[in-house]
Amino acid sequence: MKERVRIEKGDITKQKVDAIVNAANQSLLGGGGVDGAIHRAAGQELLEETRNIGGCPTGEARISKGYCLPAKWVVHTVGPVWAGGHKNEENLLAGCYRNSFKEALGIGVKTIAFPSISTGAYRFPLERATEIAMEETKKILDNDKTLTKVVFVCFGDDAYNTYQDVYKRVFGE
Ligand code: AR6
Repeated sequence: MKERVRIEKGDITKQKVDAIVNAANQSLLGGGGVDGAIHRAAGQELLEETRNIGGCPTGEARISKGYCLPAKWVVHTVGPVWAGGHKNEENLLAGCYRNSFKEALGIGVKTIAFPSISTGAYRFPLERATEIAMEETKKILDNDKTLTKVVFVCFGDDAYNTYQDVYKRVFGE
């Protein structure tokens, strides 16, 4: 399992993978954080495509092309806004990972990079969000043999250290 999961520091827009995942909002029209960075790096055509998609409910995912990004595809998913943990936030975040994998596998993606969905502007607690990310990824990798690489791109030391710790717990390596 270890060789299929990577934890890296840096900017997801630089990832040379088949698909990068965007932590979007329901409009899919761009925003701040990783969403803003992806739209800037992909260029105007991305916005034209996502405008035509017509939005995405929380917990679901939609595909677009990557345009000027090194990645061929962008999987846009909408994380939950953290509201204390009693608004189904954990299940919705798990849905983001499950549905992102499902959409990506549906178009033959073999390498994919995720940001830490919901842990910025949407304030989901980092450690719990990381556990959900790793648990959902483990379930997929246990059942799928076509994915060759899943990269978790950490923006800063805090996220990097948390991902390393949670990885050991969930994957037991
Ligand atoms: N590469 C990788 N990770 C990044 C990058 C980057 N270039 N930039 C930020 N992060 P956020 P959310 C990390 O706020 O919490 C947007 O306005 C960041 O440090 O981007 O899901 C959308 O339009 C954090 O760990 O997404 C929505 O309105 C993680 O990405 C809203 O924010 C997610 O932070 C979504 O909020």
